[in-house]
Amino acid sequence: MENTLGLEIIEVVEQAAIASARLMGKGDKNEADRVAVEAMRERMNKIHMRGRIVIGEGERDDAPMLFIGEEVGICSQPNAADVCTIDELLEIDIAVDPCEGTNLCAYGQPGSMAVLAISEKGGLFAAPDFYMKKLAAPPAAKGKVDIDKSATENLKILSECLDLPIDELVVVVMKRERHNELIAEIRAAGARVALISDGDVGAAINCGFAGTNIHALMGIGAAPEGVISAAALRCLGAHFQGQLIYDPAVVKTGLIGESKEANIERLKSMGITDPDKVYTAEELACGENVLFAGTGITSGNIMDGVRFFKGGARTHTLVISSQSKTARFVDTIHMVGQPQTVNLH
Ligand code: VTB
Repeated sequence: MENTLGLEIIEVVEQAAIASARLMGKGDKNEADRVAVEAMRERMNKIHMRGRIVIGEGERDDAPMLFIGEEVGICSQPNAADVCTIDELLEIDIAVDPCEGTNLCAYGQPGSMAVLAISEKGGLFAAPDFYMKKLAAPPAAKGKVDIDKSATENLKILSECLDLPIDELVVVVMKRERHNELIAEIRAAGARVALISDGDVGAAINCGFAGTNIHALMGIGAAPEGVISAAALRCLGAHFQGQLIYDPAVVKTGLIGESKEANIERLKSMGITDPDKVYTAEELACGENVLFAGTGITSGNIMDGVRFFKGGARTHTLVISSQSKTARFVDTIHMVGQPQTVNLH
């Protein structure tokens, strides 16, 4: 799966990031998202693959493009058998977030990315559009920290696993009312808190690499993006756990249905009978082959954002593969139209 598809997938996230980056700082998050979705879909449909969107922009009714269930790629077309090889005809599942951190992009803040994860059919958890309590931590703490433990206990475990005093640990938490107690607990335990306004996928991935000065992600973000984070962290051998949050009173955003009871029913109709189950990275991204790709829209801790120059743009992409066990940083110069001076710095 990886060799040819891996290369083309890079272009999918690159094109989405370039499209969004043109709208960086314009204050219009919906437009920044829309152009990324369009660019991602257009590039995907030129790939010899038979893809199905399992995590996308929403249900078909409210998402005209990259909706859940949408088939993408040349090999999902009716004439596929004539133009595709047997390997290319194998179904693959795709989870996308063309502009993760739309607010960050719209307001020119660091950390927005175009991201996706791919696996063979059934290899990615089709998370409902609910919230997810998340715990991400570096490989050394994998399976040792536990989302069911308190933040205080987890910080002690992290400190031992990383051989760092608690007061040197940095935990990323999204600045939300629902996290006020969590933030107070982390501080009381002696660790430092890095508050972010949006973009917890980037924060989770930072936990997978040493040297980012980010040691954990705690708190509640969106569930679909949790699966994309899990895919990346699974490939990196890092820790990720997620638990669906379906109670509107817990998230306090008014964005997940009218009642807890109705949401439990919705989960049941999707085949989720234990709504409180804690999922590991390996359960959220269970495929044998899992591939993650993300391109910086605005600069983050490990990836530069899109930089435009006369006649082109330069992008920075991270591709992580469970098959080849690689985390590859791809630095690409895109020449548009007449080649101009290519700026290497
Ligand atoms: C967003 C976004 C995150 O979660 O905030 C969202 O920035 C949900 O939280 O990156 P709110 O509804 O409270 O804003 C993420 O999308 C991803 O988990």
